[in-house]
Amino acid sequence: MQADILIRNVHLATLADAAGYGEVHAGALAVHAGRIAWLGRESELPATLQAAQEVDAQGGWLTPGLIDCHTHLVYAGSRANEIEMRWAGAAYEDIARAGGGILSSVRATRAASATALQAAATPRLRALMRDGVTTIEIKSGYGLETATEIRQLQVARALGLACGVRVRTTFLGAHALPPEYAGRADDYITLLCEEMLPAVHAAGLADAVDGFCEGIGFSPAQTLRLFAAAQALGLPVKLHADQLSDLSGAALVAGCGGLSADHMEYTSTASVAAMAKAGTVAVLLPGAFYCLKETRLPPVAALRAAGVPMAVSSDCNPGTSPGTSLLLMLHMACTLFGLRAEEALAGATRHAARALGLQSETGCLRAGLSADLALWAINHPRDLVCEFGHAPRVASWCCGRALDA
Ligand code: DI6
Ligand code: FE
Repeated sequence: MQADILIRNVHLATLADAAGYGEVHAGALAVHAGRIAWLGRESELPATLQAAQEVDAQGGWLTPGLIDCHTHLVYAGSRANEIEMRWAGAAYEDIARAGGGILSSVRATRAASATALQAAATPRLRALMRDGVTTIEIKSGYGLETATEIRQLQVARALGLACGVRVRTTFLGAHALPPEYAGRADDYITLLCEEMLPAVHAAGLADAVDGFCEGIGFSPAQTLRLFAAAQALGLPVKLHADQLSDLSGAALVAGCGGLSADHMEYTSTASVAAMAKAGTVAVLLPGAFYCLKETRLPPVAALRAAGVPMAVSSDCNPGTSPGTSLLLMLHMACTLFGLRAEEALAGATRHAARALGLQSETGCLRAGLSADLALWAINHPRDLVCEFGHAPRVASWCCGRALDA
């Protein structure tokens, strides 16, 4: 049996089972042709195994590479001033209605070249990679016009090539109403459906379509029109749902067979039932909850009871979650939302993979899956969630290639 890499003297947290970490103590894992070729107890390594490279993990832990399944990583400018305004008492919606918020980032992003956007986003991606991220979803949504949306998505793809991680791109043209369309939201949705989305799709730049269904975003009826156009092109849908109010967004995206409903602070139990029926993943975003000083909690107990998979993600964006530590988000998902540590880690691996439709490719340690791995100097996988600020990553691999973070 041939292997390109054999990682030995390692404990495995496979995250492959419905509960727990899937611990394999004193284990080993072999990689061949970018895939996990074998894993198990080191004492049971096949005698015929020949490895081109051996990694002595010195008793560390190997987990699936982490997956950040909801980010707005590619943008220009800073909204630090708005965060200070909120600390001084201003509301996020008021800043948005006054032309700040998302539209402030739209102005900066429209003015930025692809080179400038990539230079701005690269340190953010490197920081996430130091937290063990090997797959990341990156949305557009700070262009709100065809050329800039395409530029954002091209930069997202270029980041994946430059840094070696797997990037999934999401078209979020329905993030906010651009100033040119003020008072004409339905016309903007028509533009999205008839021009922008087809152009993005023709360029092969979108793996999925997202929208912001909210009082300060788009209505359920407008969201449904967008989703119909996406599905006509064969693109999966997901939704920023019920973040600031309950518009039954989670039920809407579940009713469309969508990949995920994201945020979900105001999601009702009826919507949770719709998600369970459809197999739609709940993506929890504690960074935005924390940053906006929200008090309304996502319905974690109801999601758990209904068996809805819960993912946890950074929502990295300049306005409501200006951070690049997925591990910190796992800690916050437990402290703020009541997840258990093993649920949080599954939320950044197995369930995050499902939220991107990648569950047969990555998200757990299993023979045949992509060799997306993170090696940590920790005593137990719970340490990744319970502690923060340590950066315990020793190494990581995407498709069997070592990453340089
Ligand atoms: N919800 C979010 O958390 C981000 N977008 C959204 O619809 C925030 C985007 C921003 O404020 O720039
Ligand atoms: Fe978001």
